[in-house]
Amino acid sequence: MKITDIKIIVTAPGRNFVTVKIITDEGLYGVGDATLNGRELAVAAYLTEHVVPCLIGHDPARIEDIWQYLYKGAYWRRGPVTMCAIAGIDMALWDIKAKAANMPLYQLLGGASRERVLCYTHASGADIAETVEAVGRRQEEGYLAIRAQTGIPGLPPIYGTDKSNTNSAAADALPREEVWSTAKYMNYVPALFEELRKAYGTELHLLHDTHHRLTPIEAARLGKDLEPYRLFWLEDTVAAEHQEGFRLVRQHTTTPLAVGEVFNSIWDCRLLIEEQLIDYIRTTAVHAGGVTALRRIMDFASVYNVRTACHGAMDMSPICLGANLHLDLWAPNFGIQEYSGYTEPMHEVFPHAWRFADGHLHPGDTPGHGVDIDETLAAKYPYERAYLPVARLEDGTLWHW
Ligand code: EZ4
Ligand code: CO
Repeated sequence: MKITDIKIIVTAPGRNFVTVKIITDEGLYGVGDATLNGRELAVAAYLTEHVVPCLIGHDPARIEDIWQYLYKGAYWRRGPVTMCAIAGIDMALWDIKAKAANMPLYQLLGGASRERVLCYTHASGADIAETVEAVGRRQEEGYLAIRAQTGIPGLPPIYGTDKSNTNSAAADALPREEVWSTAKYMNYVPALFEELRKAYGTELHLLHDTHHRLTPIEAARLGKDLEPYRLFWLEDTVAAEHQEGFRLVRQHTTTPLAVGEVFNSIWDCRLLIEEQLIDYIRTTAVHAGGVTALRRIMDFASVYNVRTACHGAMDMSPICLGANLHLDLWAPNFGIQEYSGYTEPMHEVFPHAWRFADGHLHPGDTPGHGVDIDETLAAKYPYERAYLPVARLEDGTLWHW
């Protein structure tokens, strides 16, 4: 089999997605997600200009060799643009290999280790009362694990609570600016979890994301303050590149810790996993370099009893979620899968075999990873420049968003 063509498809059915479609001389094709939220066209150009010409005529079965070729062969290693580009190619190659084997991808990885995959979704509100209600609505939809984010009275909407959902979409829009106060946040947020436990009891899994905004000592204190409410995890406490910072947090709290959604290689996770400073590693198929790379991270984590928790917000396309779900179904050290859901146009542009029921996901049994792209429909949703917001402290200092 030979690769005859590779298409890079950019579509915005509600938000921008970059998709790789690899076509072979035997009529089989595979698709992969290469979306990097807010910097989409950089990855598309990287692929079109620098990657696609190298792969035409290659054997698509040689997935590991192509991964190493794109990684080592670029000389410039890692970085989100490079790793998302490699991921798009890698997911599409695994899709082709599994289709050729006439098996769902999870069978090639070693088969299912469980019947279905526990997922968590998001709930938020402008204040504690609204957030408690929002969690209740999600529970009624069947979710067994819910990430709760509350706004802080007196501050404009913060991460996870803005209904405009993170992106500035107007054609001329620049990054939206939010205001952040760690002190106000830390005074307010523990009461949210007290109220949630009062309202819904101890069985519901509750998660919380601090989006990299705390210093290690602040994170340690928040972790301690939240201990009575038995969180499933506290996510992204400290800026993720400050791996050593987690040593201090870890020494002070028994609240489980999760991090890694912005990591793009196994080397970014190494110290955290080796020293068991975290309980869940959040790397996902697209940002971490594809199925090949994520499988390696998952296996590495399993050696240290760190569990998996793939990032799965809406800015990873349904293709990435599909790839994650095959790994989730297989991984012996699976923890949980994030699932924030998609809008109707997104479901239509990316027809998929994966399905949600009773708080769980399943990748389906279609050969390949089971997600496709409807190119005719995709063409009806042209790219629109969009950015993630930025955050500033009340005095104007630029902060972690
Ligand atoms: O802000 O995916 O856990 N989920 C998150 C996400 C991230 C977005 C960034 O593009 O933190 O909502
Ligand atoms: Co997060």
